[in-house]
Amino acid sequence: MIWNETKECMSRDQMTALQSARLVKLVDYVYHNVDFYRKKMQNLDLFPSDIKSIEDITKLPFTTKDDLRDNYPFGLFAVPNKEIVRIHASSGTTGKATVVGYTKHDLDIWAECVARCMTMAGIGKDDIIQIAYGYGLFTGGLGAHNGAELLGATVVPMSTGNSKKLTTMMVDFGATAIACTPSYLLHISEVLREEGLLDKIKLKAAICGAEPWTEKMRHEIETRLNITAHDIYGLSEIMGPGVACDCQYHNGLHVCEDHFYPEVLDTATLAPVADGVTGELAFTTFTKEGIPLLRYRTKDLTSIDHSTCECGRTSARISRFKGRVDDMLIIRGVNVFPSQVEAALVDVEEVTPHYMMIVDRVNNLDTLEIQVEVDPKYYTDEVRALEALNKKIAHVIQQALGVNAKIKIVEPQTLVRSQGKAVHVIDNRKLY
Ligand code: DLL
Repeated sequence: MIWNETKECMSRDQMTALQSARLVKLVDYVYHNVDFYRKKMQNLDLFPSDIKSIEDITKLPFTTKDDLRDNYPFGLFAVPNKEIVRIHASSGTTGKATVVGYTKHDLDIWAECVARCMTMAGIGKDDIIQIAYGYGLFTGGLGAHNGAELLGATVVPMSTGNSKKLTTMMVDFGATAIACTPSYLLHISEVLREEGLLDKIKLKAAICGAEPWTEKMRHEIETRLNITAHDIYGLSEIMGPGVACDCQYHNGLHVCEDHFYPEVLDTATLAPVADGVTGELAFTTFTKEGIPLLRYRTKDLTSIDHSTCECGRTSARISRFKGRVDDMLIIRGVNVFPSQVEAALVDVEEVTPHYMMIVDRVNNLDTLEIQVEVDPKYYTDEVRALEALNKKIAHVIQQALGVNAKIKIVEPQTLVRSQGKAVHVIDNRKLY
């Protein structure tokens, strides 16, 4: 069984040896197959032969989301398109999506990592699991789906958006596990309560991620549903869900570090920090063929712990996420950058670049209101004209962000002008 955890129970020395061997191979691979990395290494006077062990990783260049955007869509791929069997994408910082491609082998490794995470959450072949992450370009749905199938669980591909159907099927099918965002699971718990179904469910485990949440929120989910809830982490650039997950001790998320090498970096100097110190997480993908990445800066803030966990696993653990270095928001599981709103509004002649995003959580579902200031030239009291403009902006925003927003058109000169760095977001969400 390829998802069994023998690899995770290697000693630290064995893991280091494996990582060194894989890094040497990876650097040779990217140097010869990705122009971007060859040029970056040449600029640093660096050759594959300079990388001899994992300790040499700090000699290598970083990769950022902007690098993916600048090489949109397939510029960082290391294989010809005929080798790519799947594409996923997530939000870029402006108009262009961040695109990733997977070979057949990449999909196999991905499924194995997700299967490992589900095993950590106590999910196995006897379980019936509802996958309630979005299916499509987002990695959540298909990523969790393939991992659960590899595990041999019975997969119910619910996707998002129909809570009543989900709760009805949860009861009728006797679902024992669910994979979805934590805020959606809290919402589901409310729907179950309202429908009087709470004592009819057989749920025992949830594997939640794709957005920030707290220990308090995890306990709340566990208490409401009488289950155990696990924290699963990942990002599309590295693979999707399944990069790391917490075990039954919930003492940090075990990283699948035979495939993804984690570094926590000082946010000012970008030098790796010691265990326990918070910094920006970066990953190097050891085994990816489609779009291998060197030291990809996730912008997620965490700390790392290399000690052996109570569960016996020796893999490095990253702490629950403490925020981000940039201004990315996650709204209903969708990554949203204020810069995307700005880029979208430029195309609407009738408005100025002044806007304010107000994010809230109502019944555990995220809401987004965008206040937009109309250009004085176009401002009118005429209700129908304003309604038409509102509709137009809502459409442009939906297309740009992939989430629906309530648009509020405000009169010219009403939004606060900031003295320093412009403030474009008011996030009223309370994560318990
Ligand atoms: O959110 C992949 C995923 C899907 C992970 C389903 C877990 C479950 P992206 O859309 O590329 O990929 O967004 C990645 O989401 O950099 C974090 O900021 C945030 N994120 C993901 N998981 C967690 C988590 C998927 N468990 C971005 N806790 C990441 C906090 C998370 N933040």
